Amino acid sequence: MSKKSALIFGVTGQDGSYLADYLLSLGYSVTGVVRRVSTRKNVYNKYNTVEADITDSTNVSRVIKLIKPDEVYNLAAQSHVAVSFEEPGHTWDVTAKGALNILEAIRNEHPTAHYFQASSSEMFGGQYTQRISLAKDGGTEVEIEKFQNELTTFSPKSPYAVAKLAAHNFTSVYREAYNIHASSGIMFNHESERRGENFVTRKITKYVASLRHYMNDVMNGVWVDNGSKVHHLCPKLKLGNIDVWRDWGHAEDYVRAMHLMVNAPYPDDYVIATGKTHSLTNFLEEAFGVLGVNWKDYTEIDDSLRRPNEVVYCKGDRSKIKTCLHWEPTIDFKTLVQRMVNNEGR
Ligand code: G4F
Repeated sequence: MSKKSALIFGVTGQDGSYLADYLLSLGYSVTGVVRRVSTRKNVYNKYNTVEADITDSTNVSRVIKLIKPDEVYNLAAQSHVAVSFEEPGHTWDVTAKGALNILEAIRNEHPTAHYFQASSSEMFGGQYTQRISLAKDGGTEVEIEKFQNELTTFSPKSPYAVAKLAAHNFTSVYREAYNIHASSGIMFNHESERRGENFVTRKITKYVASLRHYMNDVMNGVWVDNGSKVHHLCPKLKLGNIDVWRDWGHAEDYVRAMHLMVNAPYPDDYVIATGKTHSLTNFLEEAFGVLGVNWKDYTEIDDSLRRPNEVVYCKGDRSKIKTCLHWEPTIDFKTLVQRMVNNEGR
């Protein structure tokens, strides 16, 4: 039997690199689409590359026609929410128009390809569904659970989320209108050792690793601290709004979900999440806890890092993907944070 083939847009990012590794481990022939100016950060010599710019429809059509892949994964985006307020036009071109370019190329050049669209929990804009139930102890108290699932209303709060919602809607339009096997995974925050350094989790774990160096240097007598505390020698970590809640999973788990969706008998949209929410202060506690220190001694709020509009609360309900495709995450919050801290600098 001939190898299955996959084409990955956004292969140089965190998710693209994990997906390429995973598909190669399954015996796929993998081609990654790279831009001529791409940093090639996560490009390994394990898969083929082809040059194209997702914002150029002619480029995208040429690549789909040339490779004729069994599966197409669109993980390419301007994916930083704060940057999207600074660069809304660029965010739209890459994230919304880019997805449309791929769907059009599939429709015209290779309609049997199966397509995955990386949608985002940011599309909910913090809107949630409530489930009210009697407390488990059988008493009269009620429990209120707030979560987002496939039926929760979308209410984007940033140019990034608007662009992601357009791409999400294009995907279902192409599925219904042209019978293309096109699915969107509504992914909640997913992090890893390969996460970009401008996302908050990686910013924190990188800082904790540098603090560990300072502490080791002081202990080894490299620094003379004149009796003052170590943290006075170490510039504080500046953060924006820390009163936010996210459903954080590990990217390695999420790429398995992508593959399951693309190989499902029918295309559909699924929430990909852990089902647990943690505050950013929980993340700080856990990350600084690896060194046994209090995060409050090493951080400060910088109002210039606050966003013009903010999504405060995210908690995904993954019941649908669990029931239909038997997907479950394997890496919990604590393990995720510890893995990220301990891998810094390796
Ligand atoms: O790490 P973040 O930048 O991720 P955000 O905005 O939740 O978006 C990420 O997850 C989405 C869902 O999967 C993706 F669609 C999106 O592409 C991206 O991967 O920020 C997390 C939270 C925000 O509320 C932010 O305001 O942390 C807050 N925060 C506080 N201080 C900060 C900082 N975020 C960043 N990046 N840097 C800070 O200094």
